[in-house]
Amino acid sequence: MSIQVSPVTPILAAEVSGVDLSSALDDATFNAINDALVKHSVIVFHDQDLSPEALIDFSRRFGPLMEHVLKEALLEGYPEIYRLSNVKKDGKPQGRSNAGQYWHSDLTYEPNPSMGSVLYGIEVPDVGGDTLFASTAHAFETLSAPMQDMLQGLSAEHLFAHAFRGGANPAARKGDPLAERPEVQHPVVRTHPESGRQCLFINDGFTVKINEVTPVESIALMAFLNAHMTKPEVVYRHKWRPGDVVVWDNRALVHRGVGDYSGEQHRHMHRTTIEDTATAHH
Ligand SMILES: O=C(O)CCC(=O)C(=O)O
Repeated sequence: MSIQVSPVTPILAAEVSGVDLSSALDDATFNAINDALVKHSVIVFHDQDLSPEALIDFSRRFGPLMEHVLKEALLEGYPEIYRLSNVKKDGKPQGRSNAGQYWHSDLTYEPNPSMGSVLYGIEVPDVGGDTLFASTAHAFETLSAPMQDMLQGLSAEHLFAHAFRGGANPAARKGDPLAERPEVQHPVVRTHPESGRQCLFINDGFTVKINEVTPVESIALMAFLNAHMTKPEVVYRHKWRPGDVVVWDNRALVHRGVGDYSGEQHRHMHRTTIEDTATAHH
């Protein structure tokens, strides 16, 4: 199998071709895929056809899989698969519709956050419903040295419920994730265990505050850093085709969904989330 990697923007994202992800990948092919992920932070595969088992098998090559806290969105029989879906069954969407409409990195509210996620687009809108990505490594590297130095020693509080501030309804859910998931603390700057790059590790969705500064300083600093990370000129915007598989590196970017498509248009996707076993978080 000969694999090709073509960068999509100068900062992040690459298309990877010449690989069928439903086949058993040899180590050389998997290593080339992982190298592309570490280098480009987002990798896109087109025209894939993945059963739940095949999606899980491919995802597990990167590391152990995490079960999402929103249990009603998990695929029956496959708790490793989190469904993003507006397609109704018995009058209810089969997964989370309009998930993640705020900049975030996945599962930063967990004590051990995620190394990466794999999202497989089964049905996608003809127009709209793109996913946006922005590099937190590039963001750190483009700060001034005094700002970088100041951020190095800081930590921040992350909380799942924070993403639902302002009244967004977390929808019917089993259990109570708000109670199940207390706040956790992580460093504001995280060194990527594979690339060695330093990455900003706060996000608009789940980061409540930076601990070592005053509340007013925390609000101002987070607003600045969130805006700096997600400037339009550094964002990769993925327009989905059915059969796309997008793998992203949660250690090195933030991303968000865009719920701009019509409710008549089906958007049905399967996601897995890979645990970061390499970074020391505490
Ligand atoms: O639906 C999307 O485009 C993105 C969803 C998202 O943010 C996620 O799966 O973490």
